[in-house]
Amino acid sequence: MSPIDSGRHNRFLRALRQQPVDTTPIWVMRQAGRYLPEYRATRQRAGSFMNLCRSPELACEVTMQPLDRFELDAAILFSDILTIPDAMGLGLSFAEGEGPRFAYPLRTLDAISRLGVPDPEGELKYVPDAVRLIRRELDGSVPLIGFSGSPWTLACYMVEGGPTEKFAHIKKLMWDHPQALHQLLEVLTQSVQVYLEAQIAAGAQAVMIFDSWGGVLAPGDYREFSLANLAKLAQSINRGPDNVPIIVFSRGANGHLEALSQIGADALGVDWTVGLGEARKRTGGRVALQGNLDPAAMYAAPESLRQQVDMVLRDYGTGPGHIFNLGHGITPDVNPEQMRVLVDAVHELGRRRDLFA
Ligand code: 1CP
Repeated sequence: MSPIDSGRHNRFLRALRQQPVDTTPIWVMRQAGRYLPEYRATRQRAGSFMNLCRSPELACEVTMQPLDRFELDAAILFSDILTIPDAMGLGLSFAEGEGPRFAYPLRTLDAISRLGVPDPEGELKYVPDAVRLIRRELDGSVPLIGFSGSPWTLACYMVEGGPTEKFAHIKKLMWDHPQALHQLLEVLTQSVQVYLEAQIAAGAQAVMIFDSWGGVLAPGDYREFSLANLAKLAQSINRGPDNVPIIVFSRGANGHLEALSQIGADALGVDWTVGLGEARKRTGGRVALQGNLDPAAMYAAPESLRQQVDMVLRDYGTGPGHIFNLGHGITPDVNPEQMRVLVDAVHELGRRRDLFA
């Protein structure tokens, strides 16, 4: 028994609150996903990705799959960030092996002005229903993370109609009609707020906001169109009686770590292009940090992977407030056995963190 009252059931939440833990907690973005054969089988059975998301039973089943195999310290709700735009009527579909597509991308100011805030216990009820079911299934073993896309990232998909490398439509809207984009971001900010509050009320024990496309903006545009709404959310979300922690992951926005650490989030997700030691200095202890191993390290030999884990842990250094994760999602062609190597290395080496000083 460790002298610190933390184990798999609570070391993730303790680390988010910067409290001491027995070893470094780890979960992995996209831990339920295509690298697992059992995920591919369930998805096949569901018929489509959205059927999988819309069925609380199947969403619960795939949420549990990585936890049945590996000693991960948190579960993440199986869903997608694009449920909100789907509920707004944009007609979401996922073709096998391709990214998301909207049948009705937002291309007119009129279409933007007609959008309403979806009711999380109405057309999105399958999401809080899944949260309730997963909490029952987890039965206190590890905490459950709920999540949403950020307003800016959702707007990118809605205006572009799917994945993009150029961001031509959304940036044209940003420069030609900034007020229309602000109107869109405002309705999305309200939607994300009530959506995350519904997940918290249903039992989510931490929530994460994925600002996957924050990094494509120039600094002034980032502050105006991404950061401002992340701050609004961090400050206005009703976190419930347990004061549920909020994690913000603004990918590629490392130039804004100082500002991000002051918006009222409890933790920041960090990608692998900045060192955790540096990120820790620049965020001044105001937030916990989650990350940040290069996801490609999962292709390296087990011994090299362990070395990379050791380097990430040493870079963070001593003291609480670190949650181990990859710097972005695990990729579909990774050998699942590498997850075991990763999780075991983090727990084993994380126990020796006090020796790093
Ligand atoms: O295990 C988990 O992490 C939980 C499930 C989860 C999460 C948190 C999924 C399942 N998606 C997400 C978030 C998500 N979805 C993000 C934010 C994180 C990130 O930056 O990756 C984004 C941008 C999306 C949009 C999306 N959904 C994409 C990316 C499209 C692009 O721009 O290239 C894709 C491929 C999806 C589909 C999807 N979502 C989740 C899975 C497992 C999949 C693959 C679907 C399949 O089975 O084919």
